[in-house]
Amino acid sequence: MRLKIRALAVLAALAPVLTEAHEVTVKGVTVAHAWVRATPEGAKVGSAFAEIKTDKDTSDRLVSISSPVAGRAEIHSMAMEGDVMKMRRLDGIDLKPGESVVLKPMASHVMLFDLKQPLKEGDLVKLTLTFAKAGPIEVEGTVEPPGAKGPHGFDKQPVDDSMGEMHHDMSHD
Ligand SMILES: [Cu+2]
Repeated sequence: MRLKIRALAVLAALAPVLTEAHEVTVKGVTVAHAWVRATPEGAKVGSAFAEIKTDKDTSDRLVSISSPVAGRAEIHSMAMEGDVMKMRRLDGIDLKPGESVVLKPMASHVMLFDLKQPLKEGDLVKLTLTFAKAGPIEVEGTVEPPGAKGPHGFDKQPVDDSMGEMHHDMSHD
């Protein structure tokens, strides 16, 4: 009887981990709500998005991203120059303590090149984000419809409010 109770306690302790699979934390760096856009048959380029959060004592740098569905992936910035939207390749993204960096449409994002297969709505795509200190963090991104502006159930990339004040000056498009 005592053993049974202990087993239940272990299960109860594990439960939150299992249900929080959309967030992965390693060494104070959390990757949450990863998603990619579905691509038409034959497309060679796709895009991926996620939210990256750091604990208040953690600073790090996102240095690269890879996915088994793509030959290579690049981190891009996107900004208006005059009246033209321009993308630039970034070497990485610095993460300050307690910060939330949101990779989202019309902002910094990930481009997937040399796609090996079409990204089909409803599928899951593995993404590995590599950080200078935390090392590789592997997440599964949901594949959302081609015009999606955020992960499933959201019309934009959600921002976690658990860090309070931090987000108040972030702009949401
Ligand atoms: Cu791009």
